[in-house]
Amino acid sequence: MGTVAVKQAKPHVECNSALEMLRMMVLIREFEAPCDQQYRAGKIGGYVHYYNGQEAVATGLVPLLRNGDTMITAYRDHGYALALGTSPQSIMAELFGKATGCAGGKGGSMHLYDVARGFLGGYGIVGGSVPLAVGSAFALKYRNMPNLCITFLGDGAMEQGAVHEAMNMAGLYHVPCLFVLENNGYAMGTSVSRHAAETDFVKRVTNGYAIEGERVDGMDVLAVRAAGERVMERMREDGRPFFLEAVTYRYAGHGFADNAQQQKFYRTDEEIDAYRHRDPIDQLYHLMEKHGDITEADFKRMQAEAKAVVEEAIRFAEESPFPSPDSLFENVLSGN
Ligand SMILES: Cc1ncc(C[n+]2csc(CCOP(=O)(O)OP(=O)(O)O)c2C)c(N)n1
Repeated sequence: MGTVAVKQAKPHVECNSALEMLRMMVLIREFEAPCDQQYRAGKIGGYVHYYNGQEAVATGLVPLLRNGDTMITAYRDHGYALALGTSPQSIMAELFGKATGCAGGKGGSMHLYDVARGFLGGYGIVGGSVPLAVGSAFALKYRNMPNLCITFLGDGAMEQGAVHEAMNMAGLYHVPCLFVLENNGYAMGTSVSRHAAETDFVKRVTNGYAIEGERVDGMDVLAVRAAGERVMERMREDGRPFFLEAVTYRYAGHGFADNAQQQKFYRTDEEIDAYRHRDPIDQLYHLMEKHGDITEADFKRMQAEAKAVVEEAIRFAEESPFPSPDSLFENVLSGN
């Protein structure tokens, strides 16, 4: 039996109560709030894709990962790293391109990495991360490890050929890969109905690749969590792949170039408002408040604490050094 050649850090943050899930979603949202300003100030290079609106998906699923599990995502990746327990400081330092960043400052926002926790990276090629995830899940199976790989993809990635080749292999070889489709309705400015011939993604995968699947409300963290617990427990027993579609929404544009003016070409303010009324943070907060589990003062304190953590992360990133020129060729794979 093989072993993973890295020392495992704490595999995930404790996120076992509604209060902890609320705290995590608030942290993910607050983490991204000042990034606009930092980007415009020239502190963050490259590109940034925001996760806001989608917090319930990472928060509901990622803390369920165990020691030895792996995770691979696309470029909208801050939320998953935070939910896994990667420190906000090292994530912010990565956005700032600093040596103390979780990828040594050479990845940036789209390429976070925390191998000690099983996070094998954020990837920029749409759908390109999915075959890597199937490869990782295959390796876990090959080594007889009681683990799974979770991978997140967008609705746009569902039209990528490599995704379907990988899903076919996962279904054929029974590899423990959990495909989580975050259907936020758009691939950049193209709506699902304009890019998908069959918009029922669960049907496409379950009919096509002998992979079981289901759909969950991705704005409801409790529903996502419940589905995740059930599905992962089952996968750990039968070692088979699973496809979970979380129906969600991003409030922000695709990335920085997709500003409010641009977005008018593909979606209305009314649509964004309708989703804001089902906001994952507000939904959970109001439910907890109704049951007497939290007060408005507690919630405000929680938001203030998250802001303080993020301010500290920015300070840390600011004060950290850039990678040395000598490190430019470290971790570069070439030749044999
Ligand atoms: C193979 C490939 N084609 C095109 C692009 C340009 N591109 C970057 S993001 C994106 C949209 C992907 O949308 P989706 O998969 O739904 O993810 P989301 O941005 O909604 O999270 C596109 C087309 C790319 N990065 N890779």
